[in-house]
Amino acid sequence: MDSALSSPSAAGSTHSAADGTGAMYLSGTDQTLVKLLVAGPFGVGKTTFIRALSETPPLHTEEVMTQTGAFVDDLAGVREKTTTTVAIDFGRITLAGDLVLYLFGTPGQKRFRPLWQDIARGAVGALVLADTRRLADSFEVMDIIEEAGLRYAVAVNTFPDAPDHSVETLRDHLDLHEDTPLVLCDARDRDQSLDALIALVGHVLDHTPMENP
Ligand SMILES: Nc1nc2c(ncn2[C@@H]2O[C@H](COP(=O)(O)OP(=O)(O)O)[C@@H](O)[C@H]2O)c(=O)[nH]1
Ligand SMILES: [Mg+2]
Repeated sequence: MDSALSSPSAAGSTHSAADGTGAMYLSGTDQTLVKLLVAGPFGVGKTTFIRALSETPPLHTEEVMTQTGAFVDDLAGVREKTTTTVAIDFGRITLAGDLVLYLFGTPGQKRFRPLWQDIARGAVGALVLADTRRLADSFEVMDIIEEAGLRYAVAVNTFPDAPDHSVETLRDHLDLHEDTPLVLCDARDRDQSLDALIALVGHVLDHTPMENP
């Protein structure tokens, strides 16, 4: 890759790119480490997505939802959901042998907003998951990501009982910039989830300054 995400590194350690992307270069391995967020409202499929993709056993901080939690987490439209992410999900996937993506599933509940500064630190982009039954629930997350100055792509998780809309209608409802990728995927399907992630990585690379020769 000849973008700024693949600069050579000093010996013996990881270090951050000087290009402001936040990418880290791991010396001796030619690996570029990239942190990405997988964000979206409660129940949209973040844990499922990371579980489908991660090449290492994903780290999940799921807790069985208690009766008490039922008053805090809105279960409307999220049948069959019995666990909730109380902190983050974490997974890793290697693309093209040298590009290692670290995926951080970020909590969608409003009460976790104070954690966002820490979660977003060093991230180069975010994939926002959305559900056509409740698109508006993704707005707050998109706002936070924009505030954090992160590039993002939107992946609509295609639940079988969710209404179908054309990509144009979805883009319109989500008020997406013409540049922002929108993809449809089933978060349980590795290939579809990978395509969604690649759309995000392509978007980030398209906006990453090229290295000086
Ligand atoms: N049918 C279907 N169910 C899904 C899909 N993605 C997630 N689920 C289910 O939806 C529920 C919520 O997903 P989860 O990944 O826990 O959501 P999170 O709160 O965003 O991490 C779980 O029961 C998943 O098995 C999907 O693409 N299709
Ligand atoms: Mg989760």
